[in-house]
Amino acid sequence: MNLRTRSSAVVGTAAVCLIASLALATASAEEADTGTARARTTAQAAHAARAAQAPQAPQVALKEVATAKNPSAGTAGPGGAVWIAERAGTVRVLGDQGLGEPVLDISGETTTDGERGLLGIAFDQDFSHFYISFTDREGTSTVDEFAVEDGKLQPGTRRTVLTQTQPYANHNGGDIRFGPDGYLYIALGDGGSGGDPHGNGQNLGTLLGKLLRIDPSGGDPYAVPADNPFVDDPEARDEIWAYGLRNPWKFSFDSGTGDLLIGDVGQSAWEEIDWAPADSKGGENYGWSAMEGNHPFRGGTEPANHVPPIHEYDRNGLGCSVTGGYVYRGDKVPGLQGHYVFSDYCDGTLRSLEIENGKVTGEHDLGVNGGEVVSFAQDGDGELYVLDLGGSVSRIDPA
Ligand SMILES: [Ca+2]
Repeated sequence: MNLRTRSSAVVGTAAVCLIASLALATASAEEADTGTARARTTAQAAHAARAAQAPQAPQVALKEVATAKNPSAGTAGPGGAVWIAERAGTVRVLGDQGLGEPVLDISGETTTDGERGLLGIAFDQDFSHFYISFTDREGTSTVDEFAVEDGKLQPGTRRTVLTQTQPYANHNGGDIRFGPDGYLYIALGDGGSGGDPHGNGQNLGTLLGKLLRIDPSGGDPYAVPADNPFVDDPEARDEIWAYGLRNPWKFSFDSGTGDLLIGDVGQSAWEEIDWAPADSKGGENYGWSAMEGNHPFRGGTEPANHVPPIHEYDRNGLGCSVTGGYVYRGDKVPGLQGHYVFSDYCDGTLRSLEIENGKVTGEHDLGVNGGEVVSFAQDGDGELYVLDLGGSVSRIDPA
């Protein structure tokens, strides 16, 4: 297992072995980064310079509201409360006194080696069903469903909706979320190793390296929406909504506009944010593994239908593994309204993008660090929470 070390202005450049490292960025042990400390010293100076130049950065603070054991995902549940997934397999609900006792424990059914574990949770729109996304003990990506009654999971109703075997332990994706159209979207990575050795990203015959769109309530185990983009293509899997993704670790829909935003973790050079408008018909090709960000990957040729990222950043200062977030639609921080908030697992600085019609019009360093930022969560009021794999769950408050 690759224990990634991280340095920052606070902890210094000494190697700090993190207990719960999640090597999202490195393709394999062989591709572990080198010269990290030197790169980051340069990077921190560049970072500071960028921050100084950023105009009108929203003023925010991080308020720790709970501690969890390796939180990996979060979602708004019944009544607007945030439900938190812990990587080893538990789910707990955030209340005024922090996290409650587990409402679900599948820790006997998953492992946390590589990039595995309980990786995603979601409710459908009327909170009548709860979904979990995890790798099973063989590493197979699995999405299961529970009925919810009176805000409580009904264990006896559990059923498996979708599975996908994984050739390697990394790049599982695993985030799940209902879109404004009422369908369940499932992000799957390219299968892992490094450099997409099986060419899954551009292969429409596999679910790996894709964003899927299914209707779990429309069939057994699910139905494919009739307007999915590839249902008439016999060579393509009907579940595919978008493709050319490497490790779409976190994605979200803007609760104000319905636009889709995906944080796709890069191979070794470019981290990216992908975007699609709410009225997209699907079928976007985000490029991997012909492209890494805006750049041909290992001699790749840019596909004619490549949808380039709306934002990319390199490894010179801002991190090494993008963590997609949410467009802020809360009330607590008016200056953050409409900004897409995201971070990076290796860097932890919260950043935001202003986006107009799919173009980034502003980029901000929010001046706070969330630690090993592995996920964000949005509560029923649109307020955002930052999940640090090291354990902190923090709310983004006004400064
Ligand atoms: Ca891409």
